[in-house]
Amino acid sequence: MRIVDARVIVCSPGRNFVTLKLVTEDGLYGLGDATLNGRELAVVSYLQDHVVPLLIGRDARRIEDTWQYLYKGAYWRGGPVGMTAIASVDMALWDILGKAANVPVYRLLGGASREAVMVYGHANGKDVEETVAATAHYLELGYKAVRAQCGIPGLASTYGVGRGGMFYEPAEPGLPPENVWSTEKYLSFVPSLFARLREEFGPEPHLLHDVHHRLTPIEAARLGKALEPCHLFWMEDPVPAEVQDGFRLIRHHTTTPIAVGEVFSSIFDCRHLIQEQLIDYIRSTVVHAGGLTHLRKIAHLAEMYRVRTGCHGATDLSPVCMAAALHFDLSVHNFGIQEYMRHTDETDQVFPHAYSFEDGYMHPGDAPGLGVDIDEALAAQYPYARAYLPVNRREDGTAHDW
Ligand code: EZ4
Ligand code: CO
Repeated sequence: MRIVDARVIVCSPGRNFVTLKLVTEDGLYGLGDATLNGRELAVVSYLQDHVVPLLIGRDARRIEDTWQYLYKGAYWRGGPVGMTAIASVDMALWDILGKAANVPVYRLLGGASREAVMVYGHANGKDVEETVAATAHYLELGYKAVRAQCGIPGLASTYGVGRGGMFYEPAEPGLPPENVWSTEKYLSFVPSLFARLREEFGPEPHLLHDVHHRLTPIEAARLGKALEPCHLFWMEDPVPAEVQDGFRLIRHHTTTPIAVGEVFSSIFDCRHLIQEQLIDYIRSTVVHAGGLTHLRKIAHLAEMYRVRTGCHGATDLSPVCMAAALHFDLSVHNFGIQEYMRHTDETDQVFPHAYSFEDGYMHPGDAPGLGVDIDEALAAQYPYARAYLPVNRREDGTAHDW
């Protein structure tokens, strides 16, 4: 089952997506997501200029060997650009294998470990009242878990505050916007938001919060402690992910569960955090951590330490990645939760898919392979449009983590 064609498709149906399409001599094709938000074209070049020539003529069934060949063969291993490119190849190969066997990918991964996958949605508001209303809306839709983010009094813009409705898109067209940040304003406000949410909605709904890499370890410890009475499902990215020893300090001070890993590229970024039990949830996802082949290795390591998965699932992860993540989530034993930010209608039309949402849970569907397609003619109507994530500065102008 030789690969005879490999093409990279760039489109922007509401936001930019990079998709790899591999075609075999039997006429089967597979899709892989290769989107790296704000650095999309670097992955396009990596694939087109360096990976595609290596794929033509390879046996599409040799998934593990192709992974090792691309990883070890590059010599310059790891990193977000290269690992995203490898992930897209890996996803496309699993898709082809599923189609060839006429089974959904989760069956190839060992079958369903659960009936469906619990997901969390994003409740955003410019103030507490709006965030309360957004949380109520998600709970009415059946969500069992909601991430709450809120504008901070005294700050003009804050991470996670969306553009109304069910859609949140952090990337902005053109050059990067600049946000202003104050740790003190944030820390004095957030505990009151969650106290209010518990008052409104009681103890049952899972509440999550994303700190988005902005605190020092001792600041994060203070926040985790202050949030303990509100028993969060998790506190995400309390400190920048590379401050790995900082997690030990946070751990010494609080029982609030910790999630990290959306920016990790490989098992080597998270093995220390997992083996030292410094985190509770590993958020690495299919597209940015080497595909299903590599993410499964991360999950198996985590399983030994009772660390559960919580895959990143923002809108910049295309429906191809979302489908792959759901096959992974359904099959892997130590699944915890899946992030789910709805895509726009334009995106869903370009990527018709078999996965579905019902009452707070998702299922990848039983279509062969990943169960997601691309309408190339429609995709061609949405050309790439430059967009960046915002950058962040403290009130005195110092560059800060966004
Ligand atoms: O900022 O996906 O938990 N979700 C997040 C996201 C990330 C974007 C980066 O591309 O933190 O909103
Ligand atoms: Co996050």
